[in-house]
Amino acid sequence: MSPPASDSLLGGLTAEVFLRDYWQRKPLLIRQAFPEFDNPLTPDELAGLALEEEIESRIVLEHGAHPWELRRGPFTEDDFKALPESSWTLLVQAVDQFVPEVGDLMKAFSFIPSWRLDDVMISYAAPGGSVGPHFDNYDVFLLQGQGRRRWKIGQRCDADSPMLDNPDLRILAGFEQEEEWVLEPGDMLYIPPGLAHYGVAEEECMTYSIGFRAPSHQEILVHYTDFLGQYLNDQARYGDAGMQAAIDPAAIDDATVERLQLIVRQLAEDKTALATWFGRYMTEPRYPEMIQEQNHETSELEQALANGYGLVRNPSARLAYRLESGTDLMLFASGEHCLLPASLLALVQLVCNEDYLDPEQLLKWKLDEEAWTLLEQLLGKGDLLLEGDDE
Ligand SMILES: [Mn+2]
Repeated sequence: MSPPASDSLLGGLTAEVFLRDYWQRKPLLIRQAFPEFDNPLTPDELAGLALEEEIESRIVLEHGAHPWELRRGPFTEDDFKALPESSWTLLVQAVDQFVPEVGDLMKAFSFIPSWRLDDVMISYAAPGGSVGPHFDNYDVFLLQGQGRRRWKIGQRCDADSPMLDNPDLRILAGFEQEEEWVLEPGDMLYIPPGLAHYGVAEEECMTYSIGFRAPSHQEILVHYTDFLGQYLNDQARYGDAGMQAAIDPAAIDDATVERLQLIVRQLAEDKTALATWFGRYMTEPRYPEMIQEQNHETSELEQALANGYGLVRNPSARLAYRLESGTDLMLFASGEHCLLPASLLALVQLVCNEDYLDPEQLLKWKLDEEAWTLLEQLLGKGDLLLEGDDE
């Protein structure tokens, strides 16, 4: 499936206008965002994925052992046979990594940085199926894949919004409906973080949720300082040379707090360290076990390319780069990073943005030792795969 022209994707809005007026701010309904949407997966195929050990799946039953019961996969065929006729939903996470046509859907959103994208979750709902009124901390595009689903939009929520007393699911205790739409295949609804929404299947239906990543302030602080801490030595310490004689020896004075602020501020101002941590963090894969180290002979890459085989990006790998001051190039690959000469920018862009690298493009880099080493390393780490190799 080819990505739709951007004017249908956002209902005639340009990416600039969408990002200015809607992104993170307010919902947007786009009729026929994907005209004549060709649902790439059947409900049976989705259920098949939920049988797999390595794939994250859940079932939500509105009238289960208790209201809004959550069951976690992997499931068995018997689990599915025992489900009621209506009012349940199957949710399968990160289908983009397992079904290439689903992964292709993400390409339509290339006006948003790829490291912001998280995954495509697919839900199948029996008639009346829903996961209840709730809000998410992430932006999401809800693309209707099959059948019709009624979406209701409600109030703005935050950490203090009252929730039902449910052990597994965050379901809102109250829902103040503002708007309501019935989505048909190809229609898409954008929902910003913190906005209550409630989708109910009008009939058997499938919905594709294109979800994004946004680290919490807590994650940023905890993980960045953790990362930074590895590079600080024990001699770098709180210092108070030239301090005033204490008036009250038990008191912590402003001068002390300001010395501390200076340490924290100086560490926070290290832009390179912050960017390095961020790139690593945002490219951490959801399923690290899907990125396996590969043993290749050093001649194997050249041979494969010469035979007309290209390189394929591991669908579970996450790649991003940063060019600092026009000279320092950092490549982030599935939670790790390396420093590269800026002369490799074109190759790095290719590797980060394309899911298939054709042999002719790559052979051009054969004479550049650093470029070749990079390709060998990405292949060795399993971020890139030789075309035709079993994954
Ligand atoms: Mn949601």
